[in-house]
Amino acid sequence: MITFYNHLHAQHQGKVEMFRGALVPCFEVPARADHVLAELQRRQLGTVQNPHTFDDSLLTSIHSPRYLNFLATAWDQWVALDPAHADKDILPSVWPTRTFRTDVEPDNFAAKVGLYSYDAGSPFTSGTWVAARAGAHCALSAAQQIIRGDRAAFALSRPPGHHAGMDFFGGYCFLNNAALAAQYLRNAGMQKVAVLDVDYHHGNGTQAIFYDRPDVFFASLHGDPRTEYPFYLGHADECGAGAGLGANLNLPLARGTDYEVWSQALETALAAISRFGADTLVVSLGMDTFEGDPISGFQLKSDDYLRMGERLAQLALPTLLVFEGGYAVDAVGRNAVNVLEAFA
Ligand code: OKP
Ligand code: ZN
Repeated sequence: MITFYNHLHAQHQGKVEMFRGALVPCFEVPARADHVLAELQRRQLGTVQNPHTFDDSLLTSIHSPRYLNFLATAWDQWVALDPAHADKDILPSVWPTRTFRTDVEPDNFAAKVGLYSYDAGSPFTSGTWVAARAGAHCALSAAQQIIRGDRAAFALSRPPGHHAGMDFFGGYCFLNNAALAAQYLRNAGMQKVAVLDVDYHHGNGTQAIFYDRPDVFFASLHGDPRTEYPFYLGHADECGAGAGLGANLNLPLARGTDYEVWSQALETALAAISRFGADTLVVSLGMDTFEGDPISGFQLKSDDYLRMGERLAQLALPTLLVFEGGYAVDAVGRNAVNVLEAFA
């Protein structure tokens, strides 16, 4: 299986995130991707390539022009406010909640950051745009590889993508890599794309992007949003809207869920994907379901990822795997490559 590796990922290096009233060191660190790359190379699991470049206009198939313009210019705006900002991450502090307007982009920079985000845990840094754009290109390169006839491809990148919406960042995510890949596959002639999100956290961005569309099925296994991030989306009664009704499946699970229960939910998701008649599969491959993850609550063990990879392969669909979460840094390489090796 070919891997497209975001060689620019380390340019996104957040310093701090807001957590329980304090700024704490980021969980989403460059070492995550480095460990997966090292393990891929150690087990010699196919070639590793830098991403191809793609026209930025492809990004507008998923994200709004004003949001993309914000991402591309945010750092320069921030430093222009005060040269001392060059050493600080951008974090939002004000948001337009219910009853506020979001159609007018404010001139004030802090107000813009809030308009385009939904949490204070996703620092925007000097290299965030460069890294996120190269990450999107990884996902698009992997999608292109599928169109060229490969059975599977892996997009190894950070920051992750599944929380990013049409016009907002959050949950460490800025561009929705899985959604961009799914749209690329559709543009290239695939008729029915399924996105299976196995990250611990609900992929609220991906769900929202495709919620009213019948051509992209979204299925997600995740911590119950009543207690788990991102809290405000991911309930079982969210089934899609309009023409997309029936093309969304959420399987929220309690904290403490182990592979025996998790894999039953996986069967439910895979059966729904088969009924949908998917011709291509995009997997949002988050490894934060691991028992040792510092910010998550499932109990999957390293060997379980072998079973997961095997089971995904049995679907016999062209499959694009996109790296998402996973914060037990020392285990993330072993766990991710377990999925890939068992798949291949
Ligand atoms: C991103 B992905 C922990 C706060 C959690 C957001 C988690 C985002 C996870 N102190 N903040 O889905 O792995
Ligand atoms: Zn996650």
